[in-house]
Amino acid sequence: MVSSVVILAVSLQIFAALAEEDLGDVKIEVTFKPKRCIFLSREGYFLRYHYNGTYPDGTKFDSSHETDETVDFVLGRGEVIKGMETGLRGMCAGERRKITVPPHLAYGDKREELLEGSIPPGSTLVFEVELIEVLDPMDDLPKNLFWWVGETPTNSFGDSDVNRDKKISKEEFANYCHMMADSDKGVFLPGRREQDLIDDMFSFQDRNRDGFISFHEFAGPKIHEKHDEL
Ligand SMILES: [Ca+2]
Ligand SMILES: [Ca+2]
Repeated sequence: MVSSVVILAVSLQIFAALAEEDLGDVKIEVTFKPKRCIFLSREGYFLRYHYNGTYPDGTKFDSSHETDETVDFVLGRGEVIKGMETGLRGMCAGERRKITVPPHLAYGDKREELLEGSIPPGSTLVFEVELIEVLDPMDDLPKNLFWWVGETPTNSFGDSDVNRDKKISKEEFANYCHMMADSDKGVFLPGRREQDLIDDMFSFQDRNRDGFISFHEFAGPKIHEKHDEL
């Protein structure tokens, strides 16, 4: 057991070293590592984190703790600045990092407007991050962003695929989620815009990013309808 733990630790270190080389200019300091750290963030995973943002001299520009609203996003989709896309990789839930992002991997020469104030052009940014949650979309996501009320449907895939082309478009997916919510058969995660939840659920499942959820990709209840293939 000891040896397998050591091997795991060594391989994680190698992974971290490789990742750091790739990151180039993003500086990552791990400030807290939970004892249990096996499930690591990677592209396509859903992450939820808190951060304090400062300039290198320690002056604060922003903090998610003030509004108590975490940043929720899917890694690898360009939803956050490039420095954070790389800085949040290979990280486990509960882990804390100090991520220093140079301007060209943050907002570059642009001024970034915030709710209060703005970030001047050419700023290096320091984020003290705590990763709250890492979810593998195939395993965890739909049930965390959308709950079934009462009985789980048996074939959400077939029910969503209104035009019967055996793939689910964004529109079909959104319509189905709204239909379930409107008829009290499902509930969206409270506290976030429904459209954002739908976007996230959709992009988690559309793994090859072709704009459709295939039968194979679909993470909800589904029945393979063989006769459709004839
Ligand atoms: Ca369809
Ligand atoms: Ca797809």
